[in-house]
Amino acid sequence: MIELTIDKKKVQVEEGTTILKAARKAGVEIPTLCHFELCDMGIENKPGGCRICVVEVEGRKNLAPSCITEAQEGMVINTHNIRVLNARTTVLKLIISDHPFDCLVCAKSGQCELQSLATQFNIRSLPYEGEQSRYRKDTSPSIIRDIDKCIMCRRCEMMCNDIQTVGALSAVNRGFMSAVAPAFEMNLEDSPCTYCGQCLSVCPTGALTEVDHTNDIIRALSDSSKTVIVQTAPAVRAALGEEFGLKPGTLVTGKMVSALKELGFDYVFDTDFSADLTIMEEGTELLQRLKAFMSGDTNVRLPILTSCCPGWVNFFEHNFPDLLDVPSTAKSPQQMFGAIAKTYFADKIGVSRKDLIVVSIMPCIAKKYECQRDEFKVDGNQDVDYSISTRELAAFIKEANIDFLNLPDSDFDDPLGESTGAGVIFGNTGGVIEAACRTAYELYTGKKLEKVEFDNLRGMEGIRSAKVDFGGLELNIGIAHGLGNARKLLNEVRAGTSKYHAIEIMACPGGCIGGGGQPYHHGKSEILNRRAAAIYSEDKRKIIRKSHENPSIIKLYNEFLGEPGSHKAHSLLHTEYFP
Ligand code: HC1
Ligand code: SF4
Repeated sequence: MIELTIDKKKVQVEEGTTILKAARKAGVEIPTLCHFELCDMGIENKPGGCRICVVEVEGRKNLAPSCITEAQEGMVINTHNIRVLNARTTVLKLIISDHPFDCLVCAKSGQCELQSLATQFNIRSLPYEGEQSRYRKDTSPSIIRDIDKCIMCRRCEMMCNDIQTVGALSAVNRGFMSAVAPAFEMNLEDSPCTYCGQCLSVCPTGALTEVDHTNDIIRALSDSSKTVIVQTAPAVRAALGEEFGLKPGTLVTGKMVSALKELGFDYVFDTDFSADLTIMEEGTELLQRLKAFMSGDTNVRLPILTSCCPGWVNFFEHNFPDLLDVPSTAKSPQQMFGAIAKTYFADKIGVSRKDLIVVSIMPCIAKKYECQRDEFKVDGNQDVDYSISTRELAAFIKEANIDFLNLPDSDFDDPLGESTGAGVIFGNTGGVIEAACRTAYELYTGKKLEKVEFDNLRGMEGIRSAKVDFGGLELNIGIAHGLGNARKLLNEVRAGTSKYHAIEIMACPGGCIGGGGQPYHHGKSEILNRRAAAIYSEDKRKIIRKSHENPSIIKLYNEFLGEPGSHKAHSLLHTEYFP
């Protein structure tokens, strides 16, 4: 250990610790723009580029960027004397002079870290003339890149390259033309981008934002010829409250339903319902593959991979085109919901497909792209018309001047709103496979589970494995979240060395609770842990906690689909993958 003094406070830290981290330990917060650390995962973005975090080290001539300067024994550091504040203000003015001034209409306004620093440092005028308009906007199905707003912090590059191992973004050009962009400055749509949205979840400015479909939804809600229904993803309820000042981990399921009713949706349904449906189809596929394997079929594809995360689907289509027959063919819950809504439910209420508008509220950015895929359209009409994120829903509720915090709790509508605890845990890493195990165990063994929780499948380790006893048959389960971790497990499958029977993969660290469309968590693992706990508490308070016991799902099969895996179920609820 070494000891140093920061703002007159003595602090002891391990050798090799940066001044920034030593200061945090001493309770001193130093402002930064480029520095970012994701949820204690040991990966840190510290290019030392923005120079906002400079501090004075007594006895040294130059100020030191605290995020890349190691603390040393006996150092005496001042983090906010006049010299430091002057330097920070100058740096900030230089960055702002090179940034567009359209804060009033910027998608990030109010949540922009550059804007907050400008306020904090009381910037009122700029003595420098910069270049504010150099790049065209690049709009993909999910993400808008407004690269004039890029401040070269390189956080997105860290997420895309180091965490996700996608490599869609890197620094290009020099001087005023420097930016982070896909290779050869191609459009994001033509790059290997998966639309996971992790880059925009860490972008401090409006350089990377989601494509916003709220106005399309407002138009549909104002059209009296349309019936507009909405589904809400499992993870949204565990994070939406944060946008209204509630503590992370506060469940707001009932208030969210009330808000959607006030916004004018004709029916408020739950993606948890179709998560239960996914389990029926995916669980059946798992059991079919296992039974074939047990009977000596050497052609059977194991492990089976979950397929509900569209960022993950994009990733394996781009990177593992030789393994397209390995994942389950089950559509995601978002898409199963759309397919059932525009057939079974539309018939029930006597509305034609074209007059039924299906909206989804998702923690995810890739869901916007997923609902536009050609496989999920009938004669050009999408099964899910619009997908908006948790953040966009919060903005919509604020725009409508709804007093969210004082809303009463409401229940989802029937029949696509009834769900089990297994449906809600989809929102956490490990939740899909736990839900599948609850159902597959009972269907395979014919016995009731004594304890529905599979604690060994839970946790936040990036790659986890567990054995699950299916009455004498021991299943090896793998779980990965974050695409870099997924790549490791997929490389084993490709090499034929995977020990697993089934693997759950979610593109975003933490699973959907950490999705690219969730309220910004600023890399704090505590926020993800609280959201995860909220999801498990919703599961616990449900009376029915296994997908195959959901009465509305049983009725759907009896009235409409027949058996899980039936011809009709296949045509509506399964899909194929493309390289
Ligand atoms: Fe997810 Fe899913 S869990 S993919 O993370 O399978 O987005 O929440 O809605 O479709 O159910 C997301 C969440 C979500 C789907 C479900
Ligand atoms: Fe990379 Fe994901 Fe961002 Fe695409 S959305 S650029 S894959 S981090």
